[in-house]
Amino acid sequence: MLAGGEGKRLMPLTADRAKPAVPFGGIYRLIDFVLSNLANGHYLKIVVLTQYKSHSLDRHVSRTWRLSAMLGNYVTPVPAQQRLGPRWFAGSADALFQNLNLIYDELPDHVIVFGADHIYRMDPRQMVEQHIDSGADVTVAAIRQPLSMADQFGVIDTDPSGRRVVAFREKPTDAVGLADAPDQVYASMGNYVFKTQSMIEALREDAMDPSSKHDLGGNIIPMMVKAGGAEVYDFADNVVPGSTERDRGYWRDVGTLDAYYDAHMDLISPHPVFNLYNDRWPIYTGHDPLPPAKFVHNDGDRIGHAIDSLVSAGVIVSGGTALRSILSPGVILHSHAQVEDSVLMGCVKVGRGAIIRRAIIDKNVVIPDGARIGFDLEEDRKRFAVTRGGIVVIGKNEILDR
Ligand code: ADQ
Repeated sequence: MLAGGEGKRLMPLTADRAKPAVPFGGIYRLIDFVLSNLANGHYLKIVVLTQYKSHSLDRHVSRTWRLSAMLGNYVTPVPAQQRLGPRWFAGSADALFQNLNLIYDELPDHVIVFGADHIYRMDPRQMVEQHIDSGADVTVAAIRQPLSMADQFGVIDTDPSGRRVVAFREKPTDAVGLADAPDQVYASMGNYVFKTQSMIEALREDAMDPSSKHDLGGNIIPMMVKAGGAEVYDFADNVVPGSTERDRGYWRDVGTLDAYYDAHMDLISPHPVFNLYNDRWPIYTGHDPLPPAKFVHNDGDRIGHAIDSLVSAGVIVSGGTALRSILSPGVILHSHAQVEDSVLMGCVKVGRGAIIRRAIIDKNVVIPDGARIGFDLEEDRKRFAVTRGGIVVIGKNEILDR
């Protein structure tokens, strides 16, 4: 698992945590989604390669994802440790290259290399099965995405069979649409299955090339495409147990704050396109033992309530109102506080009479009584980040003045 990404475009949420450790959906971290997919698919020997600001990621993985070593299973965070000389990972391929010893320890026939920062359900066994049957050196998971977003993805061209990759270009700015859908491209999901030997050879060759950026999408995959051994796995073929017509094929790269916000709104729509309640493919996470959420009738006239919202354990809505919002563990809304279309992370306190609209508020932020956030974006911009989509983002631990 590649979990060393910096996630610059998610600042300030990534100011002091790695992107895969960014909280999501109240009780999860981004990395929980891919780890749950692997665990539900019974892949239980997992190393999580970390690098950038990895403390909270390491802590979350070690605490939540401890598996029974007695059965030979593990999910282990492996920080960059300069095994091959005094340098950090140059790129995602270098992260693999520097950790090849972990592969030699197990000597598997195939290696699954998945990214750690997407929201989706996927049964990885179906991809691995196709990979083994086809005999490919590498299989890349792919999904159709809007042409306008081509510069954020590895863009794939296939032969007429739709399976063999004939070109792979990392984040092209001049991509053209698909023949049957001119406004779409076929995008890499950043998930790969390699034949172990082919992966080792490609990584070694890449390591010798001083002009390489040592990036999987930028260097390794194009090299393997050129050698003729790359296939695609079409995510549209993946069927997860318990999934519905509505949430099948859901995949979001939450690389930007607006995408991160939109993926939250997908969770709270009355008929969510991403269903957290599929107990045949659970999303696992770890959380502190907290009391149940509590709604308090306050001031005689105010009933604390939440509508079209996700409310986590430990929340107290004391005479306040939450509409279309995510309240993470330990959030407190005081009386007459109103939170609309917003994502509140752990332990955010919203003071009496404060009104918050279209905001992402990171952990422990204290919103003073009577504050107004998300009404006058020019004013908000002086103190906080405001996204292109008009979402106000407040970084961790801020205690605001009135
Ligand atoms: P990006 O996500 O932009 O594109 P990258 O920043 O390399 O590519 O991140 C890929 C994964 O590797 C992430 O999970 C990240 O956390 C991890 N990572 C990055 N640098 C690392 C390092 N030095 N050490 C350990 N882990 C590291 C990728 C593909 C595209 C594809 C998109 C899909 O390159 O082809 O379309 O993912 O979102």
